[in-house]
Amino acid sequence: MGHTSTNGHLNGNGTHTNGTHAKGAFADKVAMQHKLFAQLSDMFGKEVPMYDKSLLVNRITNTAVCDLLSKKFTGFAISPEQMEKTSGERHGAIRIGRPDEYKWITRFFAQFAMEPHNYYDMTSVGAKSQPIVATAFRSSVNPEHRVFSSLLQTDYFAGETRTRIEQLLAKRTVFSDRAKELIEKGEKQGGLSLDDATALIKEGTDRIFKWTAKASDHNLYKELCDAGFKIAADIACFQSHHLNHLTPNTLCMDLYTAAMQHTMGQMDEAAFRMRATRALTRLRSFADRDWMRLHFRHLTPDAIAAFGEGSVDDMFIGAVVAGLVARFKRDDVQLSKLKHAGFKDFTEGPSEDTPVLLRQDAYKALTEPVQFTNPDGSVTDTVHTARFGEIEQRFYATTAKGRALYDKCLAVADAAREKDPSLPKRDFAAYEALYAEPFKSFPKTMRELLKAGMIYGRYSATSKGMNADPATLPLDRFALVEQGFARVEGLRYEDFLPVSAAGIFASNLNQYGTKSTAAVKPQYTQAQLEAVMGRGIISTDEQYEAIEAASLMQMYSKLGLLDKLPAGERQAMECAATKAPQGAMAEALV
Ligand code: OOG
Ligand code: NI
Repeated sequence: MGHTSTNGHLNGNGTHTNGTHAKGAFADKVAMQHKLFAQLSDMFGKEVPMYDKSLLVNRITNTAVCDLLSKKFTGFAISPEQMEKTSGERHGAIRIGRPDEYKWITRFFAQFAMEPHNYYDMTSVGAKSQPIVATAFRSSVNPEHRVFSSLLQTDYFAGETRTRIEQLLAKRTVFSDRAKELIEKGEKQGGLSLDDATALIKEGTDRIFKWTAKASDHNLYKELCDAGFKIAADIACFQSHHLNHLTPNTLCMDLYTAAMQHTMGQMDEAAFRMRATRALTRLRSFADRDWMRLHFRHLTPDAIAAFGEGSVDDMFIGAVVAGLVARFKRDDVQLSKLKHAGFKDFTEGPSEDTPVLLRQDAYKALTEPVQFTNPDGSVTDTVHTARFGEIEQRFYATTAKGRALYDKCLAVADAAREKDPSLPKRDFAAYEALYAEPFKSFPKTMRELLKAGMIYGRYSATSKGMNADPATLPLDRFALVEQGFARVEGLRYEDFLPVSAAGIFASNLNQYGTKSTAAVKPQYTQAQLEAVMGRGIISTDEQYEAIEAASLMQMYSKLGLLDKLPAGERQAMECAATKAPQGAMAEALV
């Protein structure tokens, strides 16, 4: 695949993922995955008006970002459909109570080409530990949707509590007979017809992931919450794997968070103007062509290279900000009129100037009415606080070296923040500077990050390179890129971060974590979760490395340089490349 210049987005089978192209008699699983997430998003929007409004705020701020980008890059424009698609990416989170349910959910997601990626042991993340192990279901290649799926470990709790949780969980039926039948049919046939896949999606939105506002056994709920086991209460007393959040992607975290705080009534107009101006001014300088490739996957490198150099002056930014201020005065975005618990004061992840891994923020969990039916048949009307509104922006996938540096920087930055927790509210600029300081040791551009070995890249030969005499070419990958014989793009981070996830559990449960009450805290392993699922978990560090290696092999081969590589280097590359997911190379649209 030298120079495919398609505007679509390809999946492993080479079919367009945004249509509903059928493969044989079966619906395309990735197309069905998009449909599942679009419908889950509709379901969640109806259940949670705040979520629906947050999508609108994201659309408004993303449009402002694109206005700026089309001024900076002449020839860049985005259609409403592309904007919907760019902003349509989602990750959800569900918490599951029983191993058999976990196996069903594994099989359910497989019907949508989503497989378990990475093992997250939340029982051993220090003070934020939870009685949870998890994996995330997603497609291996170019994933657009993911679900962080937790499994409650009941043996984390001592005798009686454990028994009561297990007894209550044993009574529920999350998967209907019809859902099970459809999943089994899909497995047997190797796919589902459009009608059957649509019916399975409906099982998801009508039952499996649906919030019912109905729960069981208020006494147990209260005891668990009072003892610090809110997470177990959130799982054991409810009747479905209700989505506890569904996270869209934003093109500019700092603009979005300022807009949310403003429309939620936490930030006045003057402060919003300042924050929005600051965010857009920064974006003007760091949104280079690599940034464009990272954020707009429908744009090919050729299309991006063809954009002209425009310019954005301060007056233009002023006009965009004025437009936002006016837009946020309209009735449809008065989020302060909805009942809410506020927006977080700071964003999790790297500092705003360090484009690695992911940045996440959220409006805090909402307090929602719930009706409990008790074992004696009586009814308790009360409230439950669990569902919250996360947002994220994804950056480059780190190598082991990059990840180690990230963990080190994060620890220092977090500690500095914890020393002065009210700083973000008092003086946001000072807080940002404080938080960015430990991340100074990180390179800030894709190229520097690649050169420093901090992130993974995907390399490809250019036509200039393929037409050149191999004898005249350098061997060094960066030299090849610099001289135009090859191209590179950074790989996007497609996974979760356990420490960030632990922080999310803690902040939305309003509880720091739970210590095991078992006589001896059990040890949990990936093999145990794999046994529950009846299949292996994919390790994505290996995959990122494999995609880089496979792309290098292909590049060197196309440039006629493969034979010149030192034998050891070539062997290591060949070996790593064997782990590349199927279809990964078709994704290199270079
Ligand atoms: C899962 C939290 C993990 C993330 O973005 O890290 C997560 C949960 O709260 O159930 O979604
Ligand atoms: Ni999340």
